[in-house]
Amino acid sequence: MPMIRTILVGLILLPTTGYTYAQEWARFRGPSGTGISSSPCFSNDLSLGQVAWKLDLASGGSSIVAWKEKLFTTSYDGESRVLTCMAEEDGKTLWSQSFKQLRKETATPPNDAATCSPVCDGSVVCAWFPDTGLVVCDMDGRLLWQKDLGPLYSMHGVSASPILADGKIILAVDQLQAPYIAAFDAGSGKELWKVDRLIGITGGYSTPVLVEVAGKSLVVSAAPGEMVGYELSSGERAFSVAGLTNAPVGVPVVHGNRIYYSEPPGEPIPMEALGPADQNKDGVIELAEVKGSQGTFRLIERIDNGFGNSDGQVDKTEWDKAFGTFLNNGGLSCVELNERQGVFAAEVLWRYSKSTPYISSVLMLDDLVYIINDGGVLLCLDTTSGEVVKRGRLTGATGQYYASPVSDGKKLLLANLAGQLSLVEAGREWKSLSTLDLEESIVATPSLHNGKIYVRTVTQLFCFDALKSK
Ligand SMILES: [Ca+2]
Ligand SMILES: [Ca+2]
Repeated sequence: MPMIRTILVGLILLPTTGYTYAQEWARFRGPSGTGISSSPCFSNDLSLGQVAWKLDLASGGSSIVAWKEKLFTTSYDGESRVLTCMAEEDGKTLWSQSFKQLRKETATPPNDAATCSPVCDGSVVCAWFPDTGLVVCDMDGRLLWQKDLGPLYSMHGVSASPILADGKIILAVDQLQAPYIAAFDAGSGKELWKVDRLIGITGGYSTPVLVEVAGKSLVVSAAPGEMVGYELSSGERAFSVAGLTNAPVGVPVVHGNRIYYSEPPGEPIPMEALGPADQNKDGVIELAEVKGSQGTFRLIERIDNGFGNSDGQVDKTEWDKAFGTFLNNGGLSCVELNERQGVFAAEVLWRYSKSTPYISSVLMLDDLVYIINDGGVLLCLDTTSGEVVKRGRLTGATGQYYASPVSDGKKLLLANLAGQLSLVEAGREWKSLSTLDLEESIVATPSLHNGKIYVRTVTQLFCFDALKSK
């Protein structure tokens, strides 16, 4: 990007800080989506002996969020969509609000009806159920408002959680028709601004983050086709970098004036990958042939309408054009953001694209950025050079990883689909400390709050107190 590089010459680097609620795990992945707790949580191992309490929890892939002594969770059961507030001390339910499913929305596993984590600002708590709407309660559980935003037109469902700042709820809805990001007044539900997004080929699934840069509050978001920043006050686009994302899932992590973000390397997908979808083997996929799969139907319709001739079928030329046009370079990227006289500019400093996770987000700590790949392969890279510092396999935890790493600033916690929890000493020579097998699948990213560790498996919630005196 020579033009952007030229623009950047002579720009003043301004320090930036993480935005809001540093002490609270108030949103998906905690403070500013970093996955890092400001208070110590871990001892030198993790064991069942450290479980302070555990309870059965209804289904849902969302993570626990916390504000002071209250925990919040979303779940679903049949046609009910539930927002629950629990006591930090013992997990006891303080209040619960149940909402009736309004219609069926698609959700490809690991997405489900309660994938999105709630968000809290100490005044209100907000939950987003795609088939029911955006719901907002006060801290005592009184419903303030509910707003249906559907029907949606997503390929794999919805996983981008709402975030909250300055009394605004920000929500990215990266569906395959009319995708947008919008801000709603947290008190009334009134729409404050709404901005179109690029449609992408398979949609977007990433939760935005809030940062302060040069005195301005920016919403930074991995959107289909671009990493983009908006002014929180107006939704006005502040910057964008093209070619980083295709079907974003992970959360971007902002530190100083750099943005770290990871998704799988962008590789061309041949039409043959759909194989059996072409039932009559004529080399063309007709909508009628994929009626049985809502996700595939929407993909074919998207390609035919967006990259083809809208004749109800997709041939190889249309397919290749879609993926050729939109395909990102992918991998783990570091973007530098600068500002001068109110104008922002962004450029890619480095990329690593050998092997990067599909869903799990990056974790940035000190001068290292960590990613966890399937098979329990943990990589750390130097944040300045992008060079791999250490690549190794976690001890006894070789499964698939959907949950993102979290840390208390000294140690990392990693959770896999097999239910194994690995504790790792952070650093350039990181090392596995212990592995605990909960013997039940973990999709949700663990949460760290007030020195406690919250781990949601498919049926239970565990609260670990690793620092309690024995
Ligand atoms: Ca066919
Ligand atoms: Ca066509």
